[in-house]
Amino acid sequence: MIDIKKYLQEKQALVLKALDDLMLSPEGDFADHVTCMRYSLFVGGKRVRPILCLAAGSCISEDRDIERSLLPVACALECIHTYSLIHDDLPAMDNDDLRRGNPTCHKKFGEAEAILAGDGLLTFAFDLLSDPGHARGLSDSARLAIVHTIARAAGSLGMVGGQALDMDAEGKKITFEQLKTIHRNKTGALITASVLSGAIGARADTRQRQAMRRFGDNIGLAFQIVDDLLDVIASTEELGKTAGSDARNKKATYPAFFGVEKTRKLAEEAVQRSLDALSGFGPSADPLRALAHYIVDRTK
Ligand code: GRG
Repeated sequence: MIDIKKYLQEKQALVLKALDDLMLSPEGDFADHVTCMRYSLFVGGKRVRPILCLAAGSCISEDRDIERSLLPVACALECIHTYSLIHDDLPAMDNDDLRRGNPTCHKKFGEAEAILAGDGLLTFAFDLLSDPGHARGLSDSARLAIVHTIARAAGSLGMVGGQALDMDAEGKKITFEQLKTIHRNKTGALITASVLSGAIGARADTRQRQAMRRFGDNIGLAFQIVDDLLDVIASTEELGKTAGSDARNKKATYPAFFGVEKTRKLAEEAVQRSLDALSGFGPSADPLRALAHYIVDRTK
């Protein structure tokens, strides 16, 4: 059995070091703008998406350098995720003061600066992904497939589209089907893309990619269900972001539909489906299995 705490600490340190190395330096003409981006990137965060990318790569490939090859991809995923949090926290969206245990980007630097920090992080992610100087271990065709997978997941047919539906649904009565569509796009799409891009970089075949997609879809769902649950049952101190914000923003959530007990059960069922998707893999999938358990057991 993997010691998930140790595994996470090790991989978080790896991702953090790569982010620091790859991210623009806060010097020169754009020092203030880069300082804003770096603030949100380094102020905290579990680094779930980059770690999923690395774990999927190591599951497929026995190449000892696979993690090193995938690090720029992992960092790009974290940049996109961080941009989405910065924009989600803006007054025009969720209007939150606290993120990752610290003041949100717009609270610290102002609204215009936060919008631009988000824009900069999103664009920088694709700079990282497309720069042949990075991730030298990836073939050009793998790099292109990864760019497409992540762009599709982050954009209007994925995370941005899900966020638009979510904004539109605020204060309205929506069906469970609509809630599932919001969750699948707003949160699930980038999580699935994180797993898939690691697998693509490791030259997964079609059957392996299908298994990884099924795994990603189900942990993405579990992740969002638990996020809904924690918003109800955890404190602001534990979460590092304002608890109870879903109720405040009149959002439809799993606990609002099903109550706390049934919601937890639905998260566990999604995790079980994600583990079933990995049944064709041996011990190389153990980190992914441990990450799936972590996603339902986490407290923040
Ligand atoms: C603004 C385009 C745009 C999209 C926003 C990610 C997102 C879409 C909104 C964030 C709101 C939210 C609470 C979503 C639910 C799940 C989620 C993405 C939680 C935050 O991710 P974690 O827990 O955060 O991985 P850390 O801080 O650990 O990186």
